Amino acid sequence: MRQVLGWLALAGLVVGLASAGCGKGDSGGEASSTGSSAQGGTDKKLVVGFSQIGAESAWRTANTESIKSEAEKRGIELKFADAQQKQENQIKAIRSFIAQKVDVIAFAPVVEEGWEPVLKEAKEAGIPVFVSDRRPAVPEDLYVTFIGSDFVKEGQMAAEWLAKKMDGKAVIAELTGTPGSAPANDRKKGFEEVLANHPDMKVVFSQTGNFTRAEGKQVMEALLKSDVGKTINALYAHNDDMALGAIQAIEEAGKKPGVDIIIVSIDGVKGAFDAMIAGTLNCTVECNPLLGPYLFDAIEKFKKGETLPKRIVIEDKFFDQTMAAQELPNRKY
Ligand code: GZL
Repeated sequence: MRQVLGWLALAGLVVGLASAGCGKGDSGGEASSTGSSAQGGTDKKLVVGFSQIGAESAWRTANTESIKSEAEKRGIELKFADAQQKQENQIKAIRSFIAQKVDVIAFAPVVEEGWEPVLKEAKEAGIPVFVSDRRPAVPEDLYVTFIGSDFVKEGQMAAEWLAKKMDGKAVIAELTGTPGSAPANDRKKGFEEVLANHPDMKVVFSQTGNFTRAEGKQVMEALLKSDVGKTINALYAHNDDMALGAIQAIEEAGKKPGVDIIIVSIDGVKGAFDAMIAGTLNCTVECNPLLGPYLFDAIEKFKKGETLPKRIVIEDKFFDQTMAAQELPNRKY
């Protein structure tokens, strides 16, 4: 009898230890919510591969921070690749995500063209693709949804504000974004659509500054030394970083940015608000970079089987010097 009781006690001890063990995380620390569960690993972490364009502007930096912090907040495993502005690096990164069999691929296409082959590979591998920020020129069946601002509308808002400010009469220089990118194409398109109604608003110079402060400065320096540069009284920059570079060049040329040359740009980064308060920038059209929550909401809804719209538009608004000081404390990027 004593022997039977001994065996029963030992069995109880073994069962007790076993149940305590499987409730622990890998580290043996607190019970882990992502440990193997009775449902057979249904708590596995979502793995998302994200191909980012680069770190060319304050907008991009804020966008990257939003993606990374939101993934962390939601316990999502993020494989993040910075393409340094090169499409081939983005394509390499997407192929690597496919090889790693990630659950989801998301990317911000640096330019519109050239994505169909690699997105077809992702589709064949059964990996859903989400587009963040910029549009790729591909059939809609190659991605779940495209989350980003309406760049045509941003260009229209910039032109409408400038036409009002200049009473419909201006000689305009334009600093364009990365050639072939959706924001550069669309911001130009929207701006020109409005100018078509203002015959005395003329773009006499247009050149890319690649969305960077350094190139915006270089292009403006050269322009101000030219004959046509001496005629301009307005600047339209496709992003704030190029505008801030151009402002530096205008000052170094002995002119007053925001006064001799009225400047409107796009993004709404903090540096633009500082410049508006200083009087060197006149207006910025916001383009919200904080896309992390929108992206991971969409991914999580998709994984639950919800149907998503092909296009999720982020609303933007404009800010000029009259609003800058009041709005600055509210800025999150
Ligand atoms: C716009 C984004 C653009 C920003 C730039 O959504 O793609 O790229 O306007 C950034 O500042 O470099």
